[in-house]
Amino acid sequence: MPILPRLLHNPRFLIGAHQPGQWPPDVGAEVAFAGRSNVGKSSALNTLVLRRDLARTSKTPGRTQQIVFYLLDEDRRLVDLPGYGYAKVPESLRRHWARVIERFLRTRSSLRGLVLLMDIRHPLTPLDRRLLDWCESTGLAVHILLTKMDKFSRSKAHQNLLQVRAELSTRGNAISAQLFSSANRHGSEEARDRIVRWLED
Ligand SMILES: Nc1nc2c(ncn2[C@@H]2O[C@H](COP(=O)(O)OP(=O)(O)OP(=O)(O)O)[C@@H](O)[C@H]2O)c(=O)[nH]1
Ligand SMILES: [Mg+2]
Repeated sequence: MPILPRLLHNPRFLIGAHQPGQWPPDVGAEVAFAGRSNVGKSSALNTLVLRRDLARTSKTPGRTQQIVFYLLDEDRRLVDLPGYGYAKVPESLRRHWARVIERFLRTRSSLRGLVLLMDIRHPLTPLDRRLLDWCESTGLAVHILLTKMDKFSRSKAHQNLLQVRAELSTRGNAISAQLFSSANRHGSEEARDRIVRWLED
């Protein structure tokens, strides 16, 4: 059994916010999960805290149309952001959530870092790059999970990781990246370590 850091022992649902007025007070520290719709954000969150259904997951893309806040302790939180880029969500709604996510990333002073999930089969889409640009402009730390790596052989997955890292190294801010899978929990210790260090710093 993996050793779960104490901070991740007792996560609790706080609120699913449809608008910024519902966000909890911007104090303490939080880490957010972002990425394309259906990439596996909610699954990763569950995997990292060893809970099967804390965050709601779905085979239908575009499921999380809220910003969901989870309390880890009195002043530390994990945040599940709505997925972006799902073509079947109406354009106006997509634009709305893009603005809300951007506002969240730009204005939350308790935000210590962003976990950005990308499907290892198609990493660094145009919207992923745009998100990285925002983070670069605000100086927000980013850690990338190349997820669903169980869909690839280890060697193919590793090859893709090196390619992504090579591209990231040309950017201004330091961005780390690793392989991840919620299906077999590969990479969960490395990801937990990153998140806990952000929250405890
Ligand atoms: N094979 C595999 N499937 C995964 C993995 N992670 C998630 N999935 C599947 O991908 C689908 C979407 O997972 P979610 O966690 O709901 O994705 P999400 O990013 O939260 O989606 P939205 O909230 O709609 O943006 C589900 O069917 C999951 O079971 C993984 O690491 N490997
Ligand atoms: Mg989700």
